[in-house]
Amino acid sequence: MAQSFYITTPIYYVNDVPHIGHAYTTIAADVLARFRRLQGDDVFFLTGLDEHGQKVQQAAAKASIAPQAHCDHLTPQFQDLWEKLGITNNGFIRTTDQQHQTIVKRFLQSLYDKDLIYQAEYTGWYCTFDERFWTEKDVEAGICPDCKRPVEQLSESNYFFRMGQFQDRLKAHIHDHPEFIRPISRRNEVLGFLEKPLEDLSISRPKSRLSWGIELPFDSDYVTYVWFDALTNYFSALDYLPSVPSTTRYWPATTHLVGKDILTTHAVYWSTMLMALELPLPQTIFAHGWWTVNGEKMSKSRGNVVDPNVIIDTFGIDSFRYFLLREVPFGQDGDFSQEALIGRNNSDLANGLGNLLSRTVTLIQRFANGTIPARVTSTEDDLDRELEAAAETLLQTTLPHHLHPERIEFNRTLEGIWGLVQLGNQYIDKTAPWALAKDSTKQERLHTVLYNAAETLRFLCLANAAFMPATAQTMNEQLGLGLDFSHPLLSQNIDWGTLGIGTTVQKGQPLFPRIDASILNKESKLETQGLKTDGQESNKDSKEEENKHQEGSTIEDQISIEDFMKVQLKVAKVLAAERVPKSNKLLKLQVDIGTEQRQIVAGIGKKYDPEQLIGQTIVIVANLKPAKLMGVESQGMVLAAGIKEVEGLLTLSEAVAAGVKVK
Ligand code: ME8
Repeated sequence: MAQSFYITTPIYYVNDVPHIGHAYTTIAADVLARFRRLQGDDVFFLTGLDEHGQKVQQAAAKASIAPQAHCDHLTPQFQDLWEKLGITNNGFIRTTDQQHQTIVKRFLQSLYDKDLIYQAEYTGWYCTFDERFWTEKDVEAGICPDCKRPVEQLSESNYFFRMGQFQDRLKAHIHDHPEFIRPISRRNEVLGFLEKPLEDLSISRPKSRLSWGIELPFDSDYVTYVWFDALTNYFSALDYLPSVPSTTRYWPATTHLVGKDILTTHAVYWSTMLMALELPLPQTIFAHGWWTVNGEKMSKSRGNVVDPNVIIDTFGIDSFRYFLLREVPFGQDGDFSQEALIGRNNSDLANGLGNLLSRTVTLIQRFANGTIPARVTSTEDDLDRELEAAAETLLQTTLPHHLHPERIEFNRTLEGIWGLVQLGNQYIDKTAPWALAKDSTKQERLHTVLYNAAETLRFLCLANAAFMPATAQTMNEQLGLGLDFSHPLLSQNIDWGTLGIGTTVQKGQPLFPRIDASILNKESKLETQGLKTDGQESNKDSKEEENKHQEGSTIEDQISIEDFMKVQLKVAKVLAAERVPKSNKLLKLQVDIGTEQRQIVAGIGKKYDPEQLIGQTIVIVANLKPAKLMGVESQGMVLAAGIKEVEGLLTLSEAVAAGVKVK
């Protein structure tokens, strides 16, 4: 019987369009939902919108439209973005749904009937922005302790939920369930909060002050406070969004993912509400950290709110998904910047995984007629065994451990996956299939190496499926794996060596195109979305442009034929090529120059992928003093045309043997 897994995101306010903060929580939930489906669990993944309350009412008033029309207008912005990002939510709740409103009213009535809701006159400090009252001891110098805006004294009759009654039970629950609030630091924060006496919670607003909300079933002069309405969504959705009511199937929720900003409302308000309603509490409330942008808080007034649509149009969906979850531990704050995203894209994705896939496919095409060859285990050694052990550990241990709801360590999971990417690339370097190919006695070893490289990619495809679904699908297609990701592919141990033989591989576009930072910095659309352009950078570019013009117009010094003859140019054949780590420009080539094999480092990596070069006949300077480029020795120089950027490599129009002189 499949285990049920119910995961939720906060329901976002529809006072504005979604930004990267909203995308972050939703992508995180999607990864967990996808992972659990692949493990064979019965998943329900819920997201949606919080449509009532002052913020939405104010936003609608500003736009001079009715609140409902305002919500209807903004809803597709969220839904379309989730679709674009590949979000696989099973339900999308809007708190204006009639069925949701009915359940909120039912909850309110039941608590009122049990005398857990009462009416009282209340005078206190009120924060309009947070829509909540604060007690005297919370407010210092008339400032809201949460949003730091001024608070005002307000006196009104309201309805209150006897939250304070549940303080001891809640504390005991937190103590007895270490997994209830995560990470641990946040759990301690909540326990600290509960050291002070827990007040009752105002759960209503007079209609005279706020009309946009669900009317109290026992007093038509009031609407319910936004949090009572909003938090109920997690339960109400199960009643009407699945094809059959599913509260018993999915409640209690396995994981509520929230930002740290709304931890108290979830850990304290929601938990005590559930206790009062005699419903079980969720298993885990996980509060993640906060994103800033280029070191600053994201805000409309600063004009630095990042639109995820712009980011994914520029960088690609999977690169964005990867970056958000790889860059910072899930519970900690992070800083979003264009540079950091490009860095991750170019090094981890293009140089790492992209390179491993394309070189493996190329090698299979060149040395195994384009089909997955059979491995011969008797030719294997420690290198193969290390790869096999790492791949099996990744799927059997690393993923389930780090993605467990108590931990949710996306970054460590991805670190684990990229450990195998690195090992795979090293395996190819060390086993050197191009050298094996030259020796007719080593064909079995060659095929074993190619098989194991492809098998590593099958494990990587499965490990990445939840994080980067489109990438996993491309890997699946290029390697001809025939995987169907709608099946519970991770429900059983994946055994090394079960990759089918004889399937045809297919070379496609690079998995992750490399992104040139200097070009992106000029893109005004990113600028307007708050990703600052670097003024110095563009100045530098225009200076280079200038130099280029001058270079073109100067008369170059003439040299004698003797001078030219000092340069030994030779035909060379590229045997192997790979990127120099941490460089987006340098490629390390192994070339055959007839009499010997040489290693040459060439600055042609922006123009060419390493795989494109394998087998090419090129021209090199053979008598250049060896030099080190980024710590890698280069024994010669490759000839290419282009001043600032490489425009083309010098190749030969006819088949000429390696080592022939060029004059
Ligand atoms: O609070 N960094 O809605 P909301 C990381 N409607 N995450 C961020 C973020 C940032 N800079 N900005 C927003 C509400 N988020 C209520 C919730 S739930 C019953 C009701 C994410 O639109 C994060 O998940 O203000 C945060 O908790 C949520 O968006 C707040 O969304």
